Amino acid sequence: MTPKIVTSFIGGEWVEPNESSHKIKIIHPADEQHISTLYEADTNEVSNAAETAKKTFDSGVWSNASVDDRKSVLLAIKDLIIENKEEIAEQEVMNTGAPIAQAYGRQIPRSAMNFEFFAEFISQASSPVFDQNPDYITYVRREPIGVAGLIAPWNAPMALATMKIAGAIAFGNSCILKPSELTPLGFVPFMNLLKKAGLPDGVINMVNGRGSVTGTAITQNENIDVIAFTGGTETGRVIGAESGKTLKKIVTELGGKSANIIFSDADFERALDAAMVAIFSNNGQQCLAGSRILVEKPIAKEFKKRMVERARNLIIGDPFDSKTEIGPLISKEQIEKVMSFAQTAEESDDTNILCGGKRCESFQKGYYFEPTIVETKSNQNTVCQEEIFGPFATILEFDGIDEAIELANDSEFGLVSYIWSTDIRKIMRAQAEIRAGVVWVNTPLMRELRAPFGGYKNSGIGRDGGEWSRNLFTEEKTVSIPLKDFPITKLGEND
Ligand code: TXE
Repeated sequence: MTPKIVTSFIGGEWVEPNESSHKIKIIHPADEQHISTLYEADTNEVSNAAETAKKTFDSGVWSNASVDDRKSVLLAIKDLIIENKEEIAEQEVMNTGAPIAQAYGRQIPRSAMNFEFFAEFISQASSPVFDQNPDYITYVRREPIGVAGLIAPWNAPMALATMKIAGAIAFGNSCILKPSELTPLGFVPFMNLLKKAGLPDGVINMVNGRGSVTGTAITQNENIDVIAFTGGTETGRVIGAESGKTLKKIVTELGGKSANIIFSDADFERALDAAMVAIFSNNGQQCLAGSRILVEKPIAKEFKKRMVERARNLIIGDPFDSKTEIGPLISKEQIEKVMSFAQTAEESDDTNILCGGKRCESFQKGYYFEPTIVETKSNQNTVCQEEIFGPFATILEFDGIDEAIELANDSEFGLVSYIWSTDIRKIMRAQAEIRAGVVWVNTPLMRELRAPFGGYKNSGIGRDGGEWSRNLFTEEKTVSIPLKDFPITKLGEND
């Protein structure tokens, strides 16, 4: 059942609703109904959450717990997510409009896996010892950094936030999560399972509210030591600047406009299947979407024809229907944003809308947008340069590998890229020359949690994943111990 109200969760308790709080309506994107109300946390409430997190950290109840104890709590959280997957999935879909099949197939398993992954990681992690100098042993200790501020987006709320939460707490930190103000609902059942998992109160706290209020209070708070953020590029700049004032460590995972390069020697059918998944899963609202399809001339005509047929055939509907492939977009603002790009495409001389480009007329209510494919002649067109964040692909033709690489790199973003080819020499050249944090060769959406994930250029700073999350959420301490006595210069003995 959808909770009627959502407040902050601090020190293991839901904060009593305060009627003077700013309130935000939570809307189900499929029917635009008001389903819940969020009570925004103001600066004071964020300070309380940060103090609680800091006190919990300083108490050592979690920060000094043994790795085995932390591991078993993380695994218990994983088990409880799986046990409660119906409830979590229901709230997530109610909130985001993402198809339920994708919540069960991807988002919820990924949320559980995030905890399992970090549980296993901490039990295997080691630190370097330097013993090259025969007189000393020098080793590196990894210590939790303190309190982590985790600012999450709305497109895959649980999957993305739990990656941050699991990484932060695995290494002994306390944290404060701020979900997007659009999507707090899945975190209600999640917070409720933490006690049962054996996590001490105050290790995971949550504050809710707008970025400009609650988010800013996090980035400005002196008790918060590190910020992990996923969201838009402009917001990333603001968060970076704000966090810099109190010298917080920061990682940002920002927008993308990822090139999906399909060479004419590719396995056509697999490349087509993957192109569909890469742009239309999660209603196209994902940072790693293959939104800029570059297809080599000899196969371009056939590829466009087949992809348009498939896009027209997608099942658009109620996100709770297990057959639905495309649900509504998250909000009125988002569908308006996507529509404005369709308008740009329509008005521009060098683009042609092959399918979609408008709201789904068959739905009276809800933010449904038709799966859209636009062919363009120039990569400079706005629809090829800006992140649209919806079921909206552009297709450009290219002639040979030089042009493919040039087009792929002609973007302010550099998050992921896709290469489809059966020619190993082409693949090896393209993977080396493409400026993006992740290259997927002949596969869509392969997230290897052991490996770094993050972007080049305006797609972000830093990485997460295994060791990279450890770097973010720990301090490194170098300890040197002499193995024998050696003469120390006697300053001040001048008689
Ligand atoms: O994101 P915001 P929005 C992109 C996508 C989308 C666009 C805008 O193109 O259309 O960003 O989406 C919090 N201090 N992505 O406006 O604002 C905010 O409350 C602290 C890409 O929803 O970046 C929310 O919790 N926090 C993307 C989070 O930042 C602030 C995922 C993200 O919201 C803040 C989402 C501030 N000043 C959108 N302002 C991806 N990389 O996956 C906002 N927030």
